[in-house]
Amino acid sequence: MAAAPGAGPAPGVEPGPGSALLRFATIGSVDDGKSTLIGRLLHDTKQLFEDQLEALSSASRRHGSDGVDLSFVTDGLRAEREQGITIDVAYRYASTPRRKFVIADCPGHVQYTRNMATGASTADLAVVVVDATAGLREQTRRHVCIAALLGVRHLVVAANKMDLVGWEQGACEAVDGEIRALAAVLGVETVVTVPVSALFGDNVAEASANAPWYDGPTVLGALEAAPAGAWALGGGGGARLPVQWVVRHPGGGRSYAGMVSGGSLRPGDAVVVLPGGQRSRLTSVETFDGPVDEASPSLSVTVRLDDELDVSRGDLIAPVDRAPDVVRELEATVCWFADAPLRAGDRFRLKHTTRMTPAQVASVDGRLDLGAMAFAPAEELGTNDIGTARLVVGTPLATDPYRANRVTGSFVVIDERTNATVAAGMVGRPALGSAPPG
Ligand SMILES: Nc1nc2c(ncn2[C@@H]2O[C@H](COP(=O)(O)OP(=O)(O)OP(=O)(O)O)[C@@H](O)[C@H]2O)c(=O)[nH]1
Ligand SMILES: [Mg+2]
Repeated sequence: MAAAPGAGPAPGVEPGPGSALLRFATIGSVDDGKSTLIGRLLHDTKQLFEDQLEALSSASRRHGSDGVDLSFVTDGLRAEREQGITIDVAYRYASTPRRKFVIADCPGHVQYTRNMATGASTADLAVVVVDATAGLREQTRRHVCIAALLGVRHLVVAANKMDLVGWEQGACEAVDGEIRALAAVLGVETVVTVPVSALFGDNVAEASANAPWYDGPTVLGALEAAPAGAWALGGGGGARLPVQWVVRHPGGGRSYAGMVSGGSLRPGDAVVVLPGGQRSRLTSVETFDGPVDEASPSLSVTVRLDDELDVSRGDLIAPVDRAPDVVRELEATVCWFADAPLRAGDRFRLKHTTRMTPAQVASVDGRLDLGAMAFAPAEELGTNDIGTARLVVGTPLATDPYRANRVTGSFVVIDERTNATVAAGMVGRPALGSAPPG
């Protein structure tokens, strides 16, 4: 769920290297207009082909809409169109002359909060869509909290359906005020609020004359100007290579394949293999295209070591001088998705990077009160609660705090019987109550 290797968008949506790529997710409560906004954005920036537009208008007619229902651009599943809601995350790729985007259109319905967390886990920015006629709902607050806990530091807020409130400035300001109060305690760095009508296209890609009191950017303008999205796999700590595969070479010798995060790897680096603690040196670093002098975060690589060590899938290779902690007990923040409550003593499987290990809940400590935006003492977590807990794991894990590395700092909790993902977890506890965003 959190940014484990392979958990990113579906293949085929990645732009070429070197682009100022921004990954963003749409979040917010059900029916507030997330899919319509993305459909509108793709339509107005000419990302849709003629045949897609024709298919859209005939599908829209079948579902009783006179014009084109733009939510159908991302709502592709039959159940989604029939119910008029998003169920699964839809990934779309878009580009403008200024920037390339990977978009995760997330569902708003509370039942699909888990899918929203998947979509947000690889995002650098969230577009929070709020129905300005109704203001922030509890689900909007939940989504903003989850996105922030998952490392999203920048918000573009679409105060949507402004056509339904006569473009009244106060409605937009109310949304902006509520989001800023929330963002301030979550460590969000930037908030840009835009009054829009996703349905009619005001201030989405094109500036609108309907809000003369507004002189800020359109949603697209705010996305093009947003800070670069290197945080997803960078983090600025030491390099981390969770071993995904061990490759045995015919002539003897082995190499280790995985995706780099946190920092760069270079041939000659002194490394340690965790949790075992064996030390060696990288003799080569290769990508699909051959040997490289340096492998930066998000590259998939194979490396060779100077020594014959017993390295297996699930081990982690890191620089000796900037190694992560090896722990048997995790202080964690979890978003709990199962129907049955989470309590001390519960047993699960925990997936951390490329390793699966048994885990047991030592204690549930707190639950986030979405109204007060503070953790209150708690002994159990209910469905869609966000809380803090201590977990004991069967195999020692090489972890970083989530804020230092989104890969080694995250895990998912899996039900042993049903194999369902029941929680997204982050190593460490959030410091609620930081400086207000700019
Ligand atoms: N009047 C008006 N209606 C809108 C606007 N944006 C969206 N809608 C309508 O609101 C309804 C819900 O839109 P969706 O885009 O499906 O909402 P969503 O947020 O994607 O919903 P979920 O994905 O199910 O959470 C649709 O009937 C839209 O036509 C708007 O700016 N003005
Ligand atoms: Mg939707």
